[in-house]
Amino acid sequence: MNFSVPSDFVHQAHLQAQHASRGASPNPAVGCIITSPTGQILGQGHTQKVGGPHAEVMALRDAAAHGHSVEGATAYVTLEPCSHHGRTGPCCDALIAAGIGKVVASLADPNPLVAGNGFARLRAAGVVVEVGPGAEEARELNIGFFSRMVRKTPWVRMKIAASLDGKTALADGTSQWITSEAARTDGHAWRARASAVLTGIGTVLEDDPRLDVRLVDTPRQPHLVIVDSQLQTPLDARLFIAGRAVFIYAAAPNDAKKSELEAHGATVIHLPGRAPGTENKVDLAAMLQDLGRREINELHVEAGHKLNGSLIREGLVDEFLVYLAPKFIGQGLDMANLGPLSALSQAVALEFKSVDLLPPDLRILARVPGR
Ligand code: AOF
Ligand code: ZN
Repeated sequence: MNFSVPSDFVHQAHLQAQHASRGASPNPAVGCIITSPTGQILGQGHTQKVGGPHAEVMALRDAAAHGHSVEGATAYVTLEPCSHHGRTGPCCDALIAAGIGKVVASLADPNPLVAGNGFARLRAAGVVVEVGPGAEEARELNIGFFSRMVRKTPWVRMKIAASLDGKTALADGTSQWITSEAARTDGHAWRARASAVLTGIGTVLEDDPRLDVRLVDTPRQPHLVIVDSQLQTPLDARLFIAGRAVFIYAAAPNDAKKSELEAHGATVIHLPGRAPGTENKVDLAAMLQDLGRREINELHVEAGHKLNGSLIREGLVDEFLVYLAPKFIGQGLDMANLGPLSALSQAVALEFKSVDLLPPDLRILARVPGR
């Protein structure tokens, strides 16, 4: 038997949610712990892959599998239990039917189909509802889902690996490897929780990267998105991996190449800029809208200085994940092409969220204020 205090249960529900963070997309990663009035854990669970059961149903099944009654029990959940019929039935109804007496939820579900209806339905059935404990962690874990529900666009996180003097490659383009293994493995963990990885055609042509998750375990590969204005992605590029969805955004129409790429399993989307003079480039803001419609929650950007610069200049990046190696490179490639500023007041202002030593490198998470 496992006895704990309530704040521990909130934390344990969050740990359950973390188990779902690489597999739940496009659903939020949610965890649930069901406890008896005496503080015994009766069941636990987390969101399964899309179309599968939600956290609450998994926890109820876990309790039943152990022969535990949950009559009058408390359910700790990291998100408001759903009230709608989506791909699965409403968790509220399952909790009520099982006789749960109290629900402690970290956050309301921003999904307009739920948004408070879950809490209302539970209260109407006489279930005590408490909202708030663990809200910060729950939101961070599902920052992409919240972004897509509220803004209709993904949360954009740009990953950069550089030397301490801010260079991502030698002047001749050599970049393998500036950071060390711990940083590279950590980078894969961030890829794994993203719905999709984004890169540009420059990186595809220069590095022929796979941009998949290899250094950590994952139940699914994130989709790959390529900004490829002139449709130059080679058909034999290593990024074509069996079973992974590839979305290519183009500006120039090229029906022959489009057909070839689609025969390789890619989806080609024609999205040229609408303002005069931008017709040759992909409309990046419109691309994010389109990715939101395609249920992309977190978008993990690993691109070169050109695409990085365009995304930053257009204000489309929410957060930077920067790995810094303790070395100077001297002349080399910049993290992002931003061009010269005429005043410091024009700088892209950020706030540091965290700084960690991943020996021998540093990991910095910096966020646009207010996002
Ligand atoms: C919960 N518990 O573990 C999760 C929830 O299509 P469906 O039926 O899978 O529903 C998806 C929606 O359910 C998703 O958009 C979000 O609002 C909510 N996610 N709800 O009660 C869970 N993952
Ligand atoms: Zn649910």
